[in-house]
Amino acid sequence: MKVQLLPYLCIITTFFIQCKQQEKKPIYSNIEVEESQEIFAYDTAIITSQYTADPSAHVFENKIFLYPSHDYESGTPEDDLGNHFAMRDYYVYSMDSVGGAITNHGKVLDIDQVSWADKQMWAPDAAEKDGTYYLYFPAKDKDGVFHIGVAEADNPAGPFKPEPEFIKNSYSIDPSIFEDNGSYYMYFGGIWGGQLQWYRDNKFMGREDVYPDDNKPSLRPKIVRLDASMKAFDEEPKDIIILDKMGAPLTTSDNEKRFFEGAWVHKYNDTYYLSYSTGDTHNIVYATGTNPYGPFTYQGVILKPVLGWTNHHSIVEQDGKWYLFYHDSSLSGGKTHLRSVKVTALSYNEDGTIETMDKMVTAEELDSKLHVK
Ligand code: FUB
Repeated sequence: MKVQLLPYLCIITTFFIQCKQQEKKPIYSNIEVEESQEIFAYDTAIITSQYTADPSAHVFENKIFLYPSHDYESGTPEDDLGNHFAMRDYYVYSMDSVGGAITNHGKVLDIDQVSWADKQMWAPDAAEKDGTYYLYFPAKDKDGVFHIGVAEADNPAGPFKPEPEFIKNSYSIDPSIFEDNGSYYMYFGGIWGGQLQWYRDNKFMGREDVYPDDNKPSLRPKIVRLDASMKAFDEEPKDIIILDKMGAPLTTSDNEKRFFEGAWVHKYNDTYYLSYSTGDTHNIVYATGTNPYGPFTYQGVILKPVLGWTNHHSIVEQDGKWYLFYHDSSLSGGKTHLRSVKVTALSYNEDGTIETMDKMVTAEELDSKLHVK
């Protein structure tokens, strides 16, 4: 009797073990998933297993998905062109809601899979259309020129399959996607290492850094509508005009306010908010308008400089609460090219203006190892 029962017992035990394993299996990804045990708090690094930066956050399938850059130590010396940001792959993270455990969905795209790309996979973003997910990413081609590529997945956690060529007529860096009334728009551009200054009217003018004179309108972020395939531009990219409160365009000398990189658009109470980094003055600022193309009117600072040279953000709403995802270099003890994603609540005033935040980590806080691994 004992002997006859044994195979059945084995089958039943195996069945229960398999069920248990299936329960744990990720619903989103067909690759390994690492569950973080960490329950994070506002303004501390929310991912500590690797360095992450440039967080693009979106709510997909009722969760917040994060599409950050993946910083690592390449040993490349620091320069004004950002060559020390030598990233080579992307990972995706998600959380049910801000403050909960974070799931690392693993590597979703590697530079070796992208035939046209040579180096520097910088700030990405993602979008969903008709159940398909698209990852947009800048990288330098073999000639050292930035373009924007696109990769596709059937779920928000990837892995993403890249197109063999970069998006035709794409250039510069920091794509972000905003959907409005069924149309998808890409905002892009960045000066200095982002190469926007090599172009005029979407034409490559050569590798010389040419900026408008100090009293002339500064270089502007670009907007372009994507076509139905989500993999091509549907029009020529256009300049986004940013005006001061007197109605005059921001000029090159307005470098506390003018666009540098990292454009992001969101909508709140029928107003369109364009936010971006001022780069060498290290603020995240915003301007408001009445449609995705602008013009936008400068309003003020959202986030003052953080620890590290770059400041890069995204804004997302979940269940009526608004969040600012950003990064700083506190986890690496201040190394500019080794950044970590953080999150905080974003507050609007009655008139729709956004409250300014200061998240600079003091030397004392760094010393106390509050932020350092
Ligand atoms: O992460 C590399 C570059 O640094 C990004 O593309 C910029 O926005 C800045 O954060």
